[in-house]
Amino acid sequence: IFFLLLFSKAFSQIPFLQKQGSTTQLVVNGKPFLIRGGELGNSTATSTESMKEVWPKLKAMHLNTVLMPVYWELIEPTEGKFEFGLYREMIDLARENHIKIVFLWFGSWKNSMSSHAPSWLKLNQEKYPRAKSETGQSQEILSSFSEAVFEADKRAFEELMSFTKTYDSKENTVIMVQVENEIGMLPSARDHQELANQAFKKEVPRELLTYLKTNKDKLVPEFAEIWKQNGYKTKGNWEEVFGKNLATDELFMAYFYSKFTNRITEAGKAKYKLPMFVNAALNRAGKNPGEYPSAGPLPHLMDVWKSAGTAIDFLSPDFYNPDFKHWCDLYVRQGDVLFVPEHAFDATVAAKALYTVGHYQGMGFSPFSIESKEKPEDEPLGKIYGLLANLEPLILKNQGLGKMEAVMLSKENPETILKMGKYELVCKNDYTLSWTPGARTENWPLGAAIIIQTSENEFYVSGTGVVITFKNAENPSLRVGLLKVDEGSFVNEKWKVLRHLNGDQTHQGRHVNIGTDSYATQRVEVYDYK
Ligand code: N0T
Repeated sequence: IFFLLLFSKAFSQIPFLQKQGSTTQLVVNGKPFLIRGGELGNSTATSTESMKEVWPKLKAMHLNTVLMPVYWELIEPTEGKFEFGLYREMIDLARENHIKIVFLWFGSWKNSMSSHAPSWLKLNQEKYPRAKSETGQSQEILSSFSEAVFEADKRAFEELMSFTKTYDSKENTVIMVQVENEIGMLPSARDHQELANQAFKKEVPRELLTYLKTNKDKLVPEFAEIWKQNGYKTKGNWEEVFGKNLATDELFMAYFYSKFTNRITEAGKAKYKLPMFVNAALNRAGKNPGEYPSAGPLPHLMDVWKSAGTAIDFLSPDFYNPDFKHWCDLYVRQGDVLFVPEHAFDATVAAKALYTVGHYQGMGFSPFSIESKEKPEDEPLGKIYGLLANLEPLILKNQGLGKMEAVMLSKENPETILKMGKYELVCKNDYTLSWTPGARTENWPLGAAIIIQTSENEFYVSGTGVVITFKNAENPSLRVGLLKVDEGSFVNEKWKVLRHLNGDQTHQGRHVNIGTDSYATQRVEVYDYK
């Protein structure tokens, strides 16, 4: 009976976030959970009919979670009248397919714009004002300074969370929520509508100034620099404290976007307390505010976003540009967890999914437009998700505790050296082996591996396109040999050997190798010799 009670308790528990070592894990039904995700294209989840061919694709790629928009215009077609029939069906279908859902709240903002606001709201501009450009031209961007906009969004989001609680809190199919989508100002850096202009002339809110003072040494450098250049002022209006320029316009907007979104999040959580996050369309070097979707939860604005509220659990990046490590590093630098809710579904996603989990100890990964491939069963992402699924218990047990790493190896950067315990692992792209036919090819697929150290001399290596040699970092006079290398997988959490690897498969004991066309996990035992 005691176990039954424990069991049923775990199931009725709302998903929550929990610290483990250096990272934060999502706990679902009482157990840590890794998101092997994918985000649906914007218009796919508008009917169950159009989702029909999608579910098998998600299964074929071993997803355990789908990121699915909830469109304000569809749940509240008439003011105050809510319809959740579509989402009841979506939750039913997700359950049938054993797939979890992360809801994306396409509320007031979706890629800067307010395209998903219901028509009754769009048609009542008097009551629901929009952001204006410098010349006074209205944008299709609802103003974050309007309480009417806030109240309308809040009510709809509360309804969504109440519905989710009623329909799903026993099963926890819906495990997390993204609030709004890629908030940002474009093409005006700031809102020039009346309410906004009034706020701009007022004193910088004490909340932000207190945050600045309390966290003076921990601020992200890009932001600290702005404050410093203007003499670390702690009183005055926005231009007095931060200077008269576009950067200040952006800080101002970021604070009020965060305030609005934190209040929405708080209201939603009061109905049903799922973990909630926001996402950002990344900016580009050399562009000014207004030339990219400005004021969203971007790395240089993290402090501003955090200062305006704590209801939002974390900020996350969407990737449509190649500098993956650069941006991920910026998102984790204050100790926050990494979750990648969107990445263009290109040839690099398989490697990056591994890297997010293994190197950043991240919560999960999710390519965008996940339903877009004709042959999902051939996708490298699916193969890597299959490996992650098999290793999940081991990964989750080790996340954040300094025993897990990952590498991502390209033609340009074919080598990474890891230090794990007393060993140094020299990891290279498989094609660095000069005799492999691929070595002479133009394009090298990204090699990637996740490596978990389970005892001083035992490692699990999982991935594709890597070759690894071991060295003793503490005592270089000792050489390191491969004692035993097996390819296999976990069956009921017990390691099961498929093939014992030696001879050519380890280059007669010289290195561990997973070929470019294979996706595998190997258990490796090393030893030292004089
Ligand atoms: C993303 C997606 C969807 C080459 C774009 C990315 C999704 C939204 N926005 O397909 O609309 O809902 O979150 C914007 C970044 C584009 C940069 C293009 C640079």
